[in-house]
Amino acid sequence: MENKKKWWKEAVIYQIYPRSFKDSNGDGIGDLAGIVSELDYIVSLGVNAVWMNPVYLSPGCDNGYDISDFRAIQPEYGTMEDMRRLIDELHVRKIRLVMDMVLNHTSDEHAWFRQARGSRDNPYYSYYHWWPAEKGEPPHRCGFFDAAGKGWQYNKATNSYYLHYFAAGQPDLNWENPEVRRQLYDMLRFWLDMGVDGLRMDAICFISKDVDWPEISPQLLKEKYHGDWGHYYAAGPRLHEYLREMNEAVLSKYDVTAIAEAAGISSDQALLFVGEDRKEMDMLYHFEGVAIGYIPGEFKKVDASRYHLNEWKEVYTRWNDALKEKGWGTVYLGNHDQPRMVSRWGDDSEVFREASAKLLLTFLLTMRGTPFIYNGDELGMTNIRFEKIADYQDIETRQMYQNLTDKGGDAEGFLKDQQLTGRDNSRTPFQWTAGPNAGFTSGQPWIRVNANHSVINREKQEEEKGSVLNYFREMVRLRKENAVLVYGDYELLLPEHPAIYAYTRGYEGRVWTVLLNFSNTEQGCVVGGREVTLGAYEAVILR
Ligand code: TEU
Ligand code: CA
Repeated sequence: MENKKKWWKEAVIYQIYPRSFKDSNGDGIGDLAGIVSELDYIVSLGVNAVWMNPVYLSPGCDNGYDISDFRAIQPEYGTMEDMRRLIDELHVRKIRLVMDMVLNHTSDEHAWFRQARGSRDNPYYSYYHWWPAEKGEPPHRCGFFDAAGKGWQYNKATNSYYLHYFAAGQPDLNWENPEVRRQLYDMLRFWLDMGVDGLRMDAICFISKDVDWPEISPQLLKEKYHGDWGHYYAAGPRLHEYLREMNEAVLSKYDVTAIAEAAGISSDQALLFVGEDRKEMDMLYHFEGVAIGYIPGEFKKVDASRYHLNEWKEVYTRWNDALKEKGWGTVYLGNHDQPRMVSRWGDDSEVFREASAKLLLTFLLTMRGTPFIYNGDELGMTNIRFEKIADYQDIETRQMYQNLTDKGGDAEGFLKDQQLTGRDNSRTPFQWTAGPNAGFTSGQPWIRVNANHSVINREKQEEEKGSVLNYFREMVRLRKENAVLVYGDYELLLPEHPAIYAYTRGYEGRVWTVLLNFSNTEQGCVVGGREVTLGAYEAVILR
């Protein structure tokens, strides 16, 4: 079936974490002017879109995902003038900009919430979700970034609890209230009118709540929602109604692509979001791939074997098949919520780092679905592996640590797990050079720079023909020049092979075969009657 051609299907999206990309003024924090100063580098990658994490006004309890003004820029990142400049300079270079949009919650410092928390009679009270204390304790909800794990926070002035799926500083917006939706749609128009080309919708699947507030027992959670609050939160009764309304009111009026962060969504639900006939979102990114290897019921704990390739094949093939005929997916192996791609999915030891990073980049750029590459992964940057809780800045790591120590849990084990899976691993400064602070800042960086910048850095990789960086550029070019890698069908080969992931991409009579050896030893296989031997972490594309 011919899939409709769209720019965002042909895009390679480069994710920039502004806080850690490039600091222009020596305060140790990356900023918009820093990004503008490195546009030649971004152009040199060949990517045609950039997704930038939030730079809106924010107290910063969750690095900008707690927004206090959607229409203002956090001064440490620059000004609205800098923002306009970035959009213009990207557009001049034919690169589109995807902005991060957080519509599930605001900061508790947002003007709406400051009004709301004052009194039950305030018109903004109903912008948020509340549980009146005279009814007793609210039914349990999980707060992902809450030390006590609680999703309700008591507020004295109103004698009621407000709902927060994330930190207490991130109260959830009440989408039941049409006025809230109208305000958010207006805000989206503000950014789209400014020329933004895409929206990455943060935690969008959580916006609808069952406001009858049913009790969710651990048993119910287990039976109906895989024991995962994310799945319960993504099952709100009016979710699709809201997404359709937002599409009709705003998205459909612009040439914009909308990408759902689809936490808690299963492959059999994918088309509900991105089916072309649905008119909701254009693409989504799921969490099943990045959760491979997690021990069920544990927090980001990975078993000793790390992951099994057969599970990997099953997950990516199932998601591909779910979107084969209609709709469109994405592929990613790292982002600001995940550890470094090469540390989690490859082998970041000196011997195999480069080969396994190239292998993973080959996977990203030869799969069906729009690839997202997280800044630094094109260099094969690795996890920093902090040893002490004090080294961490991330609210998720800190609160979870607090939670465990309060309960007398295994804090040491937790810190060990975080070295592999913690979010700060990917938030360390971009490694431009082997020099002081990796060339990221002339000041004191907000988070520690990885000491291995002496070995892994952009400057060095520019000079080496076979570097991970230059390999990435070549792969991007290959994808851009060959429609078979974009629109071609995907088919899994050798499903039982324990070490080689093999698949074909077929388009207009052409068939390309991709062979990826996910092990550190030589492996053989037979494809198309031909015997092929692959070295450790070797990636091969046969035309
Ligand atoms: O993430 C939402 C999300 O569902 C997961 O990242 C989840 O919070 C996490 O893996 C739990 O372990 C988005 C942003 O990407 C993230 O950076 C923010 O912290 C979060 O929303 C809150 O806005
Ligand atoms: Ca700065």
